[in-house]
Amino acid sequence: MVEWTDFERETIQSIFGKMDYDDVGPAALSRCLVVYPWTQRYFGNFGNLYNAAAIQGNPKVAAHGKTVLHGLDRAVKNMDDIKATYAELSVLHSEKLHVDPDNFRLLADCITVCVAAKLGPAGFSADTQEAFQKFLAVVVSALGRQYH
Ligand code: HNI
Repeated sequence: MVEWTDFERETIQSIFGKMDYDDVGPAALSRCLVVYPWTQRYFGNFGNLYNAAAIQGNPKVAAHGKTVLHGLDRAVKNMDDIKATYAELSVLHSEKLHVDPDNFRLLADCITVCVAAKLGPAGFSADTQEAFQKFLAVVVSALGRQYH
C-alpha cells in the first residue's frame, strides 16, 4: 500500500481544489498528442489532428482532456486505494481501447507540465512537484494493473 505524508495529502487536495479543469485538461491532452504523435492513433474518430494548431483547436480533444482530468478526481477522493479505484478503467483501456500502458506516463508528464505552467514557479515548488508526480505515478501504475 502506498503511504502518504500529511504534506503530500494536503498538496494533492490543494492542487485539485484550485484546478482549472477546462484549461489544464485540454492543454495536457493536446500537448500529449503533439509531443508524442503516436498517441494520436487512439483518437482516429476525433477528426482533424493534422498539426499542433488543429489539435489545440479540436473540440473533441478539448472535451476528452476534461474527461481525463476529471478522471483523476476519483484518485484524489480515494488516495488510500487508487489501485481498486481504477480497476475498471484499467480493464477499459486494456481490453477495449487497447491503449499501450506506456502512454499513461506520457500523458501524466504532460499533466505535470501544464499544472506547473499554471501554478508558476512559486506555486509549484520542488516539494509540490514531488507530491504531484508521486500521485500521478500511483495512478499510472493502477491504470496499468489489469494488463496481461
Ligand atoms: Ni483514457 C477514455 C481516463 C490515459 C485513450 N480515459 C477515458 C475515460 C476516462 C479516461 C475517465 C472515459 C471512460 C468512459 O467513457 O467510461 N485516460 C484516463 C486517465 C488517464 C488516461 C485518468 C491517465 C492519466 N487514455 C489515456 C491515454 C490514452 C487514452 C494515455 C491514449 C494515448 N481514453 C483513451 C481513449 C478513450 C479514453 C481512446 C475513449 C475516448 C472516446 O470517447 O472515444
